[in-house]
Amino acid sequence: MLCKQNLETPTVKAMLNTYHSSKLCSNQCGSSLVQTIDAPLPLVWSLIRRFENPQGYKLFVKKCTMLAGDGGIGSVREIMVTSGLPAGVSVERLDKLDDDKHVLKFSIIGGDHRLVNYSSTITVHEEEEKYGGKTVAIESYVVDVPAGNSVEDTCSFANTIIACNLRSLAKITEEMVCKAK
Ligand code: A8S
Repeated sequence: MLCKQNLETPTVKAMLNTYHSSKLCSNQCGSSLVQTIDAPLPLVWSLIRRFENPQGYKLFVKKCTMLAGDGGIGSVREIMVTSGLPAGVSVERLDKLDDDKHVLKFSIIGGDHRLVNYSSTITVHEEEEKYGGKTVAIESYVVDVPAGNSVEDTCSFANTIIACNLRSLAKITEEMVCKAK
């Protein structure tokens, strides 16, 4: 299941092919979401790259505690989720952090929620001038479909959270640009 995006520019297609086309096993599902952001890439990346500070833009994080490391590859964080969601905590490991290519990957390795074997990749790139020249963030994930759940329900749950996070990332960085003017 791939979210239909109106943003199929050559660069987005290339990024999807290079970083967001992980193979799915039969009991898994995944998707990718694209968000255009009217703020400079270095600013957008500076928020994304802080694995130890997900509350910098993620909406449903009440608290983040580092269980290992301080934000480098291999670091493990425990996230307390805001109330009202069907989860309390999530334990997550940073698998990749590439400051040159602007790629971050993390996996969920524990918690009391239903996103088992979840792993995600977020990348950012600058769009070509003829397509608007803005910053584009792409986030994709793969996750197990729990027994008794459908692919649609599993993906729409994850997609909703990720879409909120990406919109929040855009809003926060766009406001930072606005205030600096
Ligand atoms: C992210 C993406 C997701 C986070 C989900 C999908 C989660 O933090 C929330 C509710 C859950 O039930 C699962 O990039 C979990 O954070 C908000 C606790 C993992």
